[in-house]
Amino acid sequence: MSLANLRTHYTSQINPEELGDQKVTVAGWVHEVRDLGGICFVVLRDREGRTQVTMVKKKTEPELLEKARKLVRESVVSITGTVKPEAKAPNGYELIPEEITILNEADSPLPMDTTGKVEAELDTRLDARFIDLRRERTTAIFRIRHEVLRAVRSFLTENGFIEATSPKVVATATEGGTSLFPITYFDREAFLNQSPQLFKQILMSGGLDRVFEIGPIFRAEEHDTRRHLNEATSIDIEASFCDHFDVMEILENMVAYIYEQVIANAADSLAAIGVELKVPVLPFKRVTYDEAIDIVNASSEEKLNWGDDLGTVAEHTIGEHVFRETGESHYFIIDWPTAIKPFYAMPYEDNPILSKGFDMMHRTMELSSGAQRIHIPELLVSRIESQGLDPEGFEFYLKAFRYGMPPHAGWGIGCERLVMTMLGVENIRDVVLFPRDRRRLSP
Ligand code: AMO
Repeated sequence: MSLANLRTHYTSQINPEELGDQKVTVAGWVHEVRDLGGICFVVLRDREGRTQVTMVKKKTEPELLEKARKLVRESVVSITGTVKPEAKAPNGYELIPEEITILNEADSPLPMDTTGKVEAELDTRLDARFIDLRRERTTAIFRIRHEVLRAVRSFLTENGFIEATSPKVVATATEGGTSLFPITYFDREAFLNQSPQLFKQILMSGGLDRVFEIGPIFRAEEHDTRRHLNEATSIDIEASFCDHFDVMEILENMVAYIYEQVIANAADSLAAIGVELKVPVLPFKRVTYDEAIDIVNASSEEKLNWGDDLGTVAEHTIGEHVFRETGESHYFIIDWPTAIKPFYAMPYEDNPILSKGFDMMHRTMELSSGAQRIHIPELLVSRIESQGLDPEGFEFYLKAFRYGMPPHAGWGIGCERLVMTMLGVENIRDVVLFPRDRRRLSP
């Protein structure tokens, strides 16, 4: 049998008004077998939904009925039958079968329940991701993630950005700050890249003008939290002849566009998760670092000095403050002390203590960092040195600044954090198919 004969329609494509009394073939998993004696129902599930297959004992060939009764849950089958409109069945029809082909029989018991009746632990679900994905809620998350990335690609392409891919195996630490995973590269030590930062800047010297990358970033951070992964997906842009305010505007417009697109294209998936999305109102509030410190110090939770970085508690206090004031979850923190931003962030010309770096925040966590970058090589070298790094290790990068580097700016936003904050998901691992964390290296 040609595999093309195994399926003529997804379950959702069968319109009973159009296809009533016609023959179709559906293929998928045995979701449920309900044998009531005189009548037997088999529910077949595919990616798009469910079909109820109905067999009345008196009207069904005994051999076919026997085969149906013995079907093991979650086995893969292809079923050919006649469409009969039935208001009470899922999608308004039932299938009266004439042939059931078992393509792969499932073992039992299953590693976890797929009906949604028993909620499994996250670890159990991640260990058996192939089964977890058969649950409507899990599939819905990854459909939405797909819509998010599709919206990113179309928004950035429409705005003149070219998609680029930079290497993930690198010779030197990219930015300092976080720890790296060392690997063996033939007879040399190399690292998994923590960010496309240096490469996307080099592309500005190359004249590509506006680039974006959607790709993995690797961070050997030891901490085990609900919002950190050791391998995450970063959406990065870099744009020439732009300052930090220009790219902040691109970022907030992109986030609003993503929300709009998810609402327009993934309504069923949102409903499956029980989320009602609201498009964030533009422009996002700009809170200066000074104001942020004042907000934190006005609360009883924590006291900060000027120059301190903002930790989780502080971020939370500021997020709640902004939410109370604006009713919005997204905002920017701008005008950071140069000393606590990465070496490539441009200091303000008239006040170099402050930098043109920014963070884009959600009420619950940081979503993105960015900056206008330093494009003047001498200044860049001195900033690399003042952060305790060795300019020699950055020679491949610095070279690109000496032969015509335009002023430029950019940002990186974590795809997982974007999706989890959008959906109100508690744990970042829920929005990654196969998360990598301190404990998890398989599957
Ligand atoms: P940063 O280090 O702030 O900036 O990373 C940008 C965004 O990436 C996401 N992210 C993570 N998500 C999950 N787990 C992690 N361990 C993790 N680390 C980062 C966050 C974060 O806000 N080069 C700069 C960007 C730039 O300036 O263009 C950078 O990497 O959402």
